Amino acid sequence: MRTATVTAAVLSAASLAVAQNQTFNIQVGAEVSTPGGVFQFIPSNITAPVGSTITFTWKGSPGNHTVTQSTSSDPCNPLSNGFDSGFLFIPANTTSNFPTWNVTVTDDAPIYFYCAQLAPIPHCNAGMVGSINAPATGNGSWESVQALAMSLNSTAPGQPTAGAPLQGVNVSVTAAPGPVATSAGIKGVDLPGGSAASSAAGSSGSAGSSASASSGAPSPSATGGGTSGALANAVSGAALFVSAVFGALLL
Ligand SMILES: [Cu+2]
Repeated sequence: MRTATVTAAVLSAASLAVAQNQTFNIQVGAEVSTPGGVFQFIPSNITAPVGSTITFTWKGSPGNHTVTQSTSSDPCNPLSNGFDSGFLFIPANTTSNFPTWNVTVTDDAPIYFYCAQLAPIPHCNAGMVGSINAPATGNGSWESVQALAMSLNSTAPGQPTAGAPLQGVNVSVTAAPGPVATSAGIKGVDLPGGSAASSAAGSSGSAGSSASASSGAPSPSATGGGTSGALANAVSGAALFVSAVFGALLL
């Protein structure tokens, strides 16, 4: 009897450890031919226990999306101190080495996010919102938040003033997303705090393993002075490019 009890306790502890180390995948963007279209997170809502890791993978070529933390009541504007991946560009005909980004859940409170891309139409207003641990129904559910985002059709999604791939509310993030596309002379919007992003992306395809230390990561304030103007320029440049790319398809 005692052996059985101990065994059960060990098994229980083991399964708890497994649960806390679960990984969930969310696809960022999709192909035109994907059911639901380009402007979506797949899946759009997940239930992820504290300690689990969400791996965002940018897909759909060409594409250029962000994962930017927001709130259920203001789903298309950045949350103060929230996470922001910055723009990750997927060149046309990309079939491998898609950018990834790992975010670890540290609280079971609902987490909401959106895509800040403005072209060819504002992605958030097109319904590109996602949630983690949102209630299944009613206020704050993914469905209610998407409906609110899509009702804001004359209000463009907010642009983060400085990228923040290494912070977040109710999450921890230790590495910037990568790899960052630079081939063929085509590049999306510069990642805010680009040097950190480049180094994280350069050594391997895994965004999770190459950051030297979370404490060594540049703070948003360290790059804030010149970044917002450059980011604004880059955003409009990328918007023009993406508009050109998608214009024939969608406008
Ligand atoms: Cu998008």
